[in-house]
Amino acid sequence: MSAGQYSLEIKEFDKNLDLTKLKPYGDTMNDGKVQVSFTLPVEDNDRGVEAAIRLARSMGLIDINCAHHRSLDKEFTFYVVYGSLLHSVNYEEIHVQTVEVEIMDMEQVGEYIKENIKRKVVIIGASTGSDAHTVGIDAIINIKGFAGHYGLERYPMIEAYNLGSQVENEEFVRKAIELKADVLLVSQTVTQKDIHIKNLTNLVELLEAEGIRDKVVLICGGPRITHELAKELGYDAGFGPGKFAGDVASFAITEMVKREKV
Ligand code: B12
Repeated sequence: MSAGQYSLEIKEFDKNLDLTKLKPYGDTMNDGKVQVSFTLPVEDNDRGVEAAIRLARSMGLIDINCAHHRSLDKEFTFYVVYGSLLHSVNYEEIHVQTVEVEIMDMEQVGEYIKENIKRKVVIIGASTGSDAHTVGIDAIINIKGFAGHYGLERYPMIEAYNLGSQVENEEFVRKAIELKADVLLVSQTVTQKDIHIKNLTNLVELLEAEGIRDKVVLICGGPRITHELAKELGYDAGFGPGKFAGDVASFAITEMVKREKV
C-alpha cells in the first residue's frame, strides 16, 4: 500500500467508538494519534531523521512527523515522532487480574483493625536487592506520604518499619522474623535484565525455606509491577503507579482477616 493510500485510509475512518477496534484518541475518534520518543545511536542529521521516520513506520504509524530531534552528544540523537497508529485492539476481549478489595481510608483502616484484628498490624517494607530507588516505598510508608495520601507510618493501628533501599533478601527475611511482621512490602524499580523477577523470586524461595511464606501477607510494588505479575511470582498482590498507602493497607488487613491470621 502506498503512503497516499495510507493517508486516505486514515482520513476516512469511522468516527464512531467501537470497543472491538480501540485506537488512541488525538483530536477525533479513531484518529490513532500517538507520540513516540526514542534515542538512536547516530549523529543528529537528516539521515537520522529519516531513520526515525522509517522506524516509526515499521511500528505501524502513518502520516508521520518528526516533531523534534536533538543531539545528546556526538553519537546519540533524541527524537520525538508523531503519527497515526494503524493497529487497533479488541478491548472487549481483555480481562486483567486486579486487586479486588474495598478501599478504606486511614480512619476506616483503624476501625477495621480494631474490630477484626484487635491489635496493631506490623508491616515492614524495603527496596530490596541492588535496587537503590527509595521514593516508591517511601511514598507508601513514610508519614508524610505521597500526592496527598498519608503513608502507613501515620496509621494509628499500624506499626510500620521502612528498612530503606538495597536491603538484601536474607536481611529482609531476618527482620520479618525479628519484628514478627504480618505484612511484607517489597519495592522494585529497576527491571533491566529482569533483575526484579530474579530478586522477587529469590525472596519467595527464602520465605518458603524459613517456613514463613504462608504466615505473612506478601506484597510487591513498583512502576512495572502489575497484580498479574505479582501473582505469577507467588505474591499475594502487586501494586503499580497511582496506588497509595490506603490501597495497600486495605488489601493487607482484609487478606489477614480472610486467612484468619489475626
Ligand atoms: C529518582 C530516580 C533515581 C534516583 C533514586 C533516588 C531515590 N532515593 O529513590 C537515583 C539517582 C539514585 C537513581 C538511580 C538509578 N536509576 Co533511577 N530513576 C529515578 C526516576 C527519575 C524517578 C523514580 C521515582 O522516584 N519515581 C517516583 C515514585 C513515587 O514512583 P514509583 O516508584 O513508581 O512508586 C509508585 C508505585 O510504583 C508504587 N510503588 C512503588 N514501590 C512500591 C512498593 C509497594 C510494596 C507498593 C504497594 C507500591 C509501590 O507506589 C508509588 C506511589 O504510587 C526514574 C525515572 C522516572 N521518571 O520514573 C529513574 C529510573 C527508575 N531509574 C533508572 C535507572 C536505570 C537507574 C540506575 C540503574 C541508573 C544507573 N545506571 O546508575 C540507578 C539505580 C542504581 C541501583 N542500584 O538501583 C531507570 C529504570 C529502568 C528500568 N526499568 O530498569 C529509570 C526508569 C530511568 C530511565 N528511564 O532509564 N534513580
